[in-house]
Amino acid sequence: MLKLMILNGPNLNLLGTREPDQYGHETLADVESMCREAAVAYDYEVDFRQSNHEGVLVDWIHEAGQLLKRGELAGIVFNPGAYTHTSIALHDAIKGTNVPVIEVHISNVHNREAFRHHSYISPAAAGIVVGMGVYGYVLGIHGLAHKLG
Ligand code: CA2
Repeated sequence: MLKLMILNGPNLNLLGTREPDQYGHETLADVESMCREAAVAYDYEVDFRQSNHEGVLVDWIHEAGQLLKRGELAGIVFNPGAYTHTSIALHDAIKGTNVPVIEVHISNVHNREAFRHHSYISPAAAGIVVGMGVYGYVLGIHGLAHKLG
C-alpha cells in the first residue's frame, strides 16, 4: 500500500472557524475525512498533517523523499498556505527530493491580493489546483493518481 502525504501549512488549522467567504465552512478535520474517502479508490494510506512552521514542513518533505526512494510513497498533496508566496526553502525541498507534489489552494489566489499571485511552489509542483474550495484536495488526489498512471 503506497502512502499519500497531505500537508497543510500555516493557519489552515483555523479552517472553518473564520473567513467562510474565502475558505468555506468545512474544518481541516472535514478535509481529512474527504481525503481519506477519495484515497480509498487508489488504495493509498493517507498521512494528513498541518504545521505552522516552515522548517517542520521542510522536514516532512524530506521524510516523503525517503519514502519515495524506498518506493513507499505516491506523492504529496500540499497546501503550503502563505508560505506559497514566500518560501524558497519549500521550493528547494520539493526540487531536492523529486517528490511529486500537487499544490492546492482553496481560494482562487489569482483574484485576490497581488502578493498571492506568485507561488514559489508552482515551478516545483507536478500539478496545481486553485479556487475549487476544499474539494481541491480531492481533485489533487485524483490528479496525482492519474499522473502516476
Ligand atoms: O487558498 C488557499 O488555500 C491559501 O493557501 C490559504 C492561505 C493563504 O495565505 C494563501 O494565499 C491561499 C491562508 C490559510 C489560512 O486559512 C485560514 C482559514 C480560516 C481562517 C483564517 C485563516
